[in-house]
Amino acid sequence: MDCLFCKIVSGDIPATRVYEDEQVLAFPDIHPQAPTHLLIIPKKHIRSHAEAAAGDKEMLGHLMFAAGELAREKKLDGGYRLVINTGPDGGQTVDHMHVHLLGGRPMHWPPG
Ligand code: IU
Repeated sequence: MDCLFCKIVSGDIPATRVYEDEQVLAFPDIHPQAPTHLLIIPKKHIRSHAEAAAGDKEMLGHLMFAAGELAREKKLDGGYRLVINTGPDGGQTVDHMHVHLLGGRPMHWPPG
């Protein structure tokens, strides 16, 4: 499958693996938008959040929990933002579902 993030999961494309278990992988975003900017992805290829199925519920919770563990590890004590861009209107550019963990600076609202 021609998927960039699947190639990172398989190791065909290198990335700094900041967290990994049997279901999820986290690595730094190549174009960081905050002092901490990690991507947390399911190892299983799911095109977007919109395509997650009932059978993915446990994995979805796992992704969220891993994001919280990483935020604690990175000492984002002032807060952080989790983002799941979904589909063209959501600004998704890589078609493998991912959670952005952004922190280390104040965030603004509304997003662009
Ligand atoms: P988005 O939510 O689909 O727009 O996020 C995709 C992210 O993947 C974006 O922040 C990119 O900087 C990031 N990224 C990456 O980390 N490594 C890559 O090789 C490519 C994109 I292409």
